[in-house]
Amino acid sequence: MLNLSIARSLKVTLLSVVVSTCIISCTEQQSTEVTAPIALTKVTGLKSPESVVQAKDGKIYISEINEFGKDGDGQISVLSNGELSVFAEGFDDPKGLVIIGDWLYVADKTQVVRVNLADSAQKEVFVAAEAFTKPPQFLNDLEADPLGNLYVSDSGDILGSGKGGLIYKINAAGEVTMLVDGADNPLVMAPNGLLADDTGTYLTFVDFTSGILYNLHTETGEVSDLEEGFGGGDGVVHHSSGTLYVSDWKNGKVFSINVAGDVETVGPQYQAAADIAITKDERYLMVPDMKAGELDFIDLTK
Ligand SMILES: [Ca+2]
Ligand SMILES: [Ca+2]
Repeated sequence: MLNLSIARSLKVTLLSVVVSTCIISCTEQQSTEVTAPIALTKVTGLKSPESVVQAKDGKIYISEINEFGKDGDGQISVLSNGELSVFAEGFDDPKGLVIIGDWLYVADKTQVVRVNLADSAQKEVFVAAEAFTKPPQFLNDLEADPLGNLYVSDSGDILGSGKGGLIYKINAAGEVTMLVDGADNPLVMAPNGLLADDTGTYLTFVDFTSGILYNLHTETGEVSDLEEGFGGGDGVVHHSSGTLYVSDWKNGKVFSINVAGDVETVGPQYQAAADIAITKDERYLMVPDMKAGELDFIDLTK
């Protein structure tokens, strides 16, 4: 009898261990399912989307120019758990987006505006048009370096002569420094996509007029050729694998450039591939197709 009761209690103990193990693993499984990134699928019905950025919490913000040259009709949308909604309104022609801390910075035609991610009612001009060396014609891409500086390209008379562009640096206090002016350097025509290195010393940019990818030394202003053939170059992003991605707005293409310098086309044919970005988990390349009014996701793991 005694042996039997020991055996029974041992059984119960073993069972409870099995049950508790199951509870732990079940809970783990559930939480994994909840936090696992959901597959991102194409978003349609956007109003001339130009740029996109993902926040740490997974939300994806999209700038929508709406009608070109028409002020006040631009907006920023947010994609959260597959649901699209308007995040902030009243922009002119919003383009480049960057997140620093709690703020979403927007290159909005002639000025840089910022919106608080936690409260979109907190919307303010961070750099006014008057703060730039020359009156901005077409503020386009925004980039940030790890030191908290912003960089913005003014693509100049991008839709006309295709010249007159400049690139600026903006420090955390909002003070503007002109880095390069197309009036002084004929290589700089309509600078568009920007990519900062970790030190803020070099800024890679692609020119929309020439389709050439350049490196700009932010201290000396020296511009050197990296690669060419990107048509209407728009966005430039860097993957931690070392691969660069460059979009070509005019020809609706996205290119990859590996560390060996090999250039290939990635993703489908677009109508107008605008300012691309990579998701936080680096799984997707996000491509706003401006003319199609869509945001597409290229799965980089395939
Ligand atoms: Ca507009
Ligand atoms: Ca752009």
